[in-house]
Amino acid sequence: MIDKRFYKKYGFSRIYEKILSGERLSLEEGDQLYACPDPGVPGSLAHLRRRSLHGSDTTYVLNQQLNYTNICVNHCSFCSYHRTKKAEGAFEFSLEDVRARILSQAREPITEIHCVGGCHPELPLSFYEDMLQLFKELRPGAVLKCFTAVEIEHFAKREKISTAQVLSRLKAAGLDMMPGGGAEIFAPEIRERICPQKISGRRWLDICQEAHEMGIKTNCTMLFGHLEERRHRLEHLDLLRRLQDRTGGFLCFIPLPFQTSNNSLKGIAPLSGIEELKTIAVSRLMLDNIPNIKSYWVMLGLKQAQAALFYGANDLDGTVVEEKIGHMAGADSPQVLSRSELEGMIRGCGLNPVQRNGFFEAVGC
Ligand code: V47
Ligand code: SF4
Repeated sequence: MIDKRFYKKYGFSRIYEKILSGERLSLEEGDQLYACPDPGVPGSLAHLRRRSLHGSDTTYVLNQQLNYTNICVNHCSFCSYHRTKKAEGAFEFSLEDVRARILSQAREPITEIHCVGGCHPELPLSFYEDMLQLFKELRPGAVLKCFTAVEIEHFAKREKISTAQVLSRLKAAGLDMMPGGGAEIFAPEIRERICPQKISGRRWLDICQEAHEMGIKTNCTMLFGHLEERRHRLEHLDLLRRLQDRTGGFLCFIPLPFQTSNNSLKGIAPLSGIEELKTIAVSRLMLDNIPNIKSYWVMLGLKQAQAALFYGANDLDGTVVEEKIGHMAGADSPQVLSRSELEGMIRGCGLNPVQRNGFFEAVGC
């Protein structure tokens, strides 16, 4: 543990005491952490908190991502993945394509399927129900983490039913939990510029609340490093922890650094590695009621993902197998990591690898 005189030197004694006692940090204190000239201050405080929650355990999951279509009625300016139906590079999987992709990994003991796609203009809700049933048939033991709040709203609109009805039909078809995508940044003035056609931040939170109240856990994300300021990030984190106070339904927070290539948000330089790490640390400290922070190696890159494990993160996501959203936006990470590579990354940091499933429950080897 770092000597408390270190925190005193920078005027952080009160924040240090609050972290030790589990007291909630204010947005102003979040600002102060960001503004500290030494990133070791937020970093070590976040690591202290990470250690008190998880010790040196660092989780990973044997998972398979599946992006079933990139055809999308929205045109978010940060997104390099979406296409209109007739555009070059547009794709949509049939159920047979989905079957082939899942069977291609049949020898791997996968415990989570992470499935998301664009908001397709025509696919009916029955397609998604059939896809979930197919996952259950081919991967009976895996946690099915599928469809963001944005997709849920889209399905409801297309089907002319409520989001509660969509969630209950998907749950009946096998949906176990939902990934955290689509949250972006909740501030309306930023959302208006980066994803004007997407549901509002308020609606994203309401759909998550609805899911949580139906017993469907979800993750949550924040896309950062585009047009937003630090204050928008802090407000975003505050809205997440307020919903978590009410429902307890968020399992994990995933900070997603903006990947700058091949999209229509031009002229944005990638954030410095230190700003990324500070954001992960501040997230760990502000989100006092969300148990897990994911270091998503796909978007962070492998070395930064390791560093993040000392800035508050306790999870390294998984094997992934095939990822399109980050890679089409220029992510230079590999497509897949093996179990031994993930364990090697964690051990290489002096931390203890623990395999988990989608619910963050430890899985025996
Ligand atoms: O919703 C899109 C983001 C999200 C870019 O829940 C971009 O366990 C960076 O949500 N640069 C999808 N990010 C990924 C996601 C996720 C990933 C891993 C685990 C989990 C989980 C969730 O990616 C999208 C959007 O917010 N995104 N474009 C981009 N250019
Ligand atoms: Fe569509 Fe999602 Fe891309 Fe927005 S981020 S354009 S909703 S695929």
